[in-house]
Amino acid sequence: MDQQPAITLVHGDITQQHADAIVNAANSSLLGGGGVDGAIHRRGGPEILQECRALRASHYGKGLPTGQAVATTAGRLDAQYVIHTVGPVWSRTEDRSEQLASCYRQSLRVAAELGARTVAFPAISTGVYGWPMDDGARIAVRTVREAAAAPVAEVRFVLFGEDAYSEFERALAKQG
Ligand code: AR6
Repeated sequence: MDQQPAITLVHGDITQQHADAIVNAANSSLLGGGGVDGAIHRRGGPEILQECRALRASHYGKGLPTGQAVATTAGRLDAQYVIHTVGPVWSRTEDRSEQLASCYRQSLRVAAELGARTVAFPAISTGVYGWPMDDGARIAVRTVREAAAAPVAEVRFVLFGEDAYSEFERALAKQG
């Protein structure tokens, strides 16, 4: 069986991280937005958007479906790749957990295909898309724990704010 990646937690802004791949909580247009997405495009520069536009013109004419992931250059970020994934919008009436888990799984699959050893993730869907932080943290930790991701050796969750950090700490403590 493949070795599982180590999970680390840090406070802060994901655009300040050094990692082989940085995951973006994008939307299906791939053309930018607020939150992590806005910060990544701002700091990473126009090269990222250029590649996103090319992806829209080729493979993803209708946009990137929820739960999938695709890589571009990281532009000026201190990383080789940005992996864009589209989280589900939180719903009170429909269980979309599998789509959220898929974001982590597919991003790790893309990272592994690219040979990335370190991957930084934000807490996907827990901002504009409204996913409760405790549940978002539980799904993130469980999915990464279950994923066989070699050669990825470190998955780093980069968390904005006290609440996010403590919910991820709790999920890690529970799930080991
Ligand atoms: N570094 C780390 N975490 C951050 C940062 C940052 N620079 N900025 C925000 N967060 P969000 P979503 C946290 O809204 O919920 C965009 O407009 C934030 O506090 O970025 O998946 C896209 O274009 C929250 O905990 O992503 C989509 O339209 C988490 O990152 C939509 O938002 C995710 O918040 C995606 O919504």
